[in-house]
Amino acid sequence: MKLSYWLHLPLSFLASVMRLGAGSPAPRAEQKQPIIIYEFEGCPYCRVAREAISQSGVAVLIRPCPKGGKRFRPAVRALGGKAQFPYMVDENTGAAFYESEDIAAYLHKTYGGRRSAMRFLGPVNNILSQFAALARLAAGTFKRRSTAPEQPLEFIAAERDPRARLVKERLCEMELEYLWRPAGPGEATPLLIDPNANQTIAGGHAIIQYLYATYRL
Ligand SMILES: N[C@@H](CCC(=O)N[C@@H](CS)C(=O)NCC(=O)O)C(=O)O
Repeated sequence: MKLSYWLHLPLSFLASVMRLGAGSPAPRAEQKQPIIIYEFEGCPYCRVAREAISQSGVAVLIRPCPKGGKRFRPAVRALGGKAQFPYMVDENTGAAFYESEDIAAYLHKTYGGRRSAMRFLGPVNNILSQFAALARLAAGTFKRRSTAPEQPLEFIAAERDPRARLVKERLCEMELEYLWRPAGPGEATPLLIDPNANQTIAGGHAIIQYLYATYRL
């Protein structure tokens, strides 16, 4: 696993370069409840929404929906009428909708933060996000067997962090629900908190090892 981590890290870095650094750290937004996002890491449209999450500083409960996933995918169809990702539910305002661009615009309008300049590229923004997904070789797309944590995990990192991407890919494939708190400027991340085992783990490689040891079947 160690070797594969160090092989994938440069590719994850390449994905961040292709996104021109979008998904940077931002000050925490004011909110009562975390927003709920159904998405999967390998989806290029979900990345556009995640970059907005990172740059608006909103805490979101990620319900990972990899292809073949059974834990959260059915809820999206039940809530919105179709299996399309990303899908957002904001219980603070009652807003719930699909479409990555609409979600990004809504988050910044409602919670602030600097919008990524990538949006001015229009359709090219999505094409670059698809290239970034190619650089990740479909990681974070397909379900892997796992046990579900009783309480959601907590993860702190910026979207553009290449180490955090490798962790989020595993969280997604294993359908592990987590509260994602985007990193603030200068914060030491990535950090995983597991309230089920009272554990705090720092660093991409250590977090992935912990997830495999604790939740992989
Ligand atoms: N226009 C939508 C496109 C979303 C989309 O096509 N998402 C794909 C994943 S990348 C999807 O939901 N595919 C169905 C599936 O995975 O079952 C957006 O920007 O959010």
